[in-house]
Amino acid sequence: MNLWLRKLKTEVPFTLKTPAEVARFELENNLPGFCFELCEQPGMGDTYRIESRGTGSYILTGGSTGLLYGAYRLIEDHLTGGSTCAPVSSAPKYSLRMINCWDNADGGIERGYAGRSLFFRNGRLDYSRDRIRTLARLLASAGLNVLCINNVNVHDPAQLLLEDYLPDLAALADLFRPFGVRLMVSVDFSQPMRHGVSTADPLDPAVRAWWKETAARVYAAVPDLAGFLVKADSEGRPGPFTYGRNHADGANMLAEALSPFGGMVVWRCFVYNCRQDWRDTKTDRPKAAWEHYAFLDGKFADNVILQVKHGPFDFQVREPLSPLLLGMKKTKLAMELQLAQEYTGHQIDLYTMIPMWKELYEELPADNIMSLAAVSNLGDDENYTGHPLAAVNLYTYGLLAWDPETDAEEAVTRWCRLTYDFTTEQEQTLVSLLLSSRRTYEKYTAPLGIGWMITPHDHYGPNPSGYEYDLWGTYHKANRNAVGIDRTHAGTGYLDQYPDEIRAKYEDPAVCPDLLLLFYHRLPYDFIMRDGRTLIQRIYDDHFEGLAETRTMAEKLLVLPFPEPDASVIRDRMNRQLYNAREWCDIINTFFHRLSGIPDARGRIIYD
Ligand code: GCV
Repeated sequence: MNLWLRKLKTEVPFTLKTPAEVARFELENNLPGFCFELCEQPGMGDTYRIESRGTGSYILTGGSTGLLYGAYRLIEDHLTGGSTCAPVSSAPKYSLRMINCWDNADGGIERGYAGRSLFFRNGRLDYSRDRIRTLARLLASAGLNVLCINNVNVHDPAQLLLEDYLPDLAALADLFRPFGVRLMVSVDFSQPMRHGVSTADPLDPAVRAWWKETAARVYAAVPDLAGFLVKADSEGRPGPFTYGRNHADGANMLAEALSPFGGMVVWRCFVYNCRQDWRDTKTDRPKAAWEHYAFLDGKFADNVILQVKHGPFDFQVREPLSPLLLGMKKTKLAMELQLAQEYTGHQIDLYTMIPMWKELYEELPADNIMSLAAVSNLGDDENYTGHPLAAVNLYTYGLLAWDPETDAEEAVTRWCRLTYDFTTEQEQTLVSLLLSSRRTYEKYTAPLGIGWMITPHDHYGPNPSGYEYDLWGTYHKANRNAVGIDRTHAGTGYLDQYPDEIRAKYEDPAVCPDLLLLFYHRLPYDFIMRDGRTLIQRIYDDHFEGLAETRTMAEKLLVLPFPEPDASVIRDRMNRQLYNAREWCDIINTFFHRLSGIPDARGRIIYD
């Protein structure tokens, strides 16, 4: 089951070696009767230009990968019923459009909801060539060009960089190369210590030499490797802090090793105290990334990219934009999104992300970031994403990484049209359900920017106090009078990390947007919101609404004529979502009702 590729004809032969060859093959097979002239201009890279030479006849110009992206553009336009209005010139906004897989060498996937790894089995690279080719085609057709294949929590650091494994890595890279996809690997900062070096101190000459030799060996096997991805000093991973060094010391040391080969170091900024005492009111986890990195702005080598999660916590349903993405003007940045539905319904609940991504862009200045990364939602399930409709997130992420101006509704419609043969009315129903699914999920889960009321560790279903007395810095502090954390200047001072115009937007609870109200403010339950409702009433209303919307969603979704096996999978998951939404609604409402003692003004059932 090849997702939105299901309408493409004929598998691409393994004999084709370059993106330009694949482009020609795809065009000839999928647009028979059309006439193409392909002009390869290496300097154009990913960029393409499509010109018309009369009806059904096109000149396509671009670098080798540009030809490929242009070819998919033409084919997809045709399959979705539009015609490409030549001339068209298109260049991606971001040169690195990355997918980060959290796959482990044993074949498991951290936060994976679509089966097991497509790459690893029993400690080795071991995969189906056909499925990898389909994956490569999926990525290329969505404009994605970098794939990090292993978990940032590198559980078996011997993997991938050793002589013994490199031929396997090279063979995998060969499968992706014709589709313009370059591999990346996650590395463990303490890796030299497993190979006879006594330290991993980034300023130690022996450590620097080890990484240089390793880089040379790896690039001899895979000359176009995109680089190394690093999670350091985070959630128990090793890093420069052990040696009293900062993260510029660590990243620049790796950058020096990769620079002769044109490789990038993608260094994650997900660093915080994950051993916090819940009694400690001084530490506020969302402040952590800024405190660790902002003072290092401008200190990173040219081939270092800091990869920053889009929000200051960890992929909650709603978070403000990370202040690092606004404040580090002299450093290359990548924004990290998460396609894997870790906190957002495990690819059981419907949750389309592009509306959320578009909201992030409302506050993100156009040129602040130079790459996008997203945690993969892929696995070896027959349909690749577990829930067939979760594929919309992979596809639309690709469109957004190419052009952040992409309209959410157009992107989702394009995906629907490529994937299913629906009537206009059916398509409109599906598009509108997909576009509203995130708000619905948000309504029946944690209220107004609170986050973290999820079942600990597994992260599916409600547990309002599950993380309240834990080590991870994730507290809502609900008591009988009030809920939320004051993150203004008078509170933890988190808001001070932002530019003035952003501070002004959130500082005052009377003007702060409702959906982030409890992220920024601690408020009493009888706080009167702008629409006149009390805070507690808004919490009850949102939860009842979220459940009601889920029920309506089920009614509308389950009558759509999905083909099998999609229909069965969608039905099964929708039923599980209905159960989940009811649990969330009743448990969160009961939690707040028991604490506050305030009844629902509309007299609906809340369990005591
Ligand atoms: C890969 C969260 C997830 C972890 C993940 C981590 C990260 O804490 O729960 O599974 O680890 O984020 O992004 O590094």
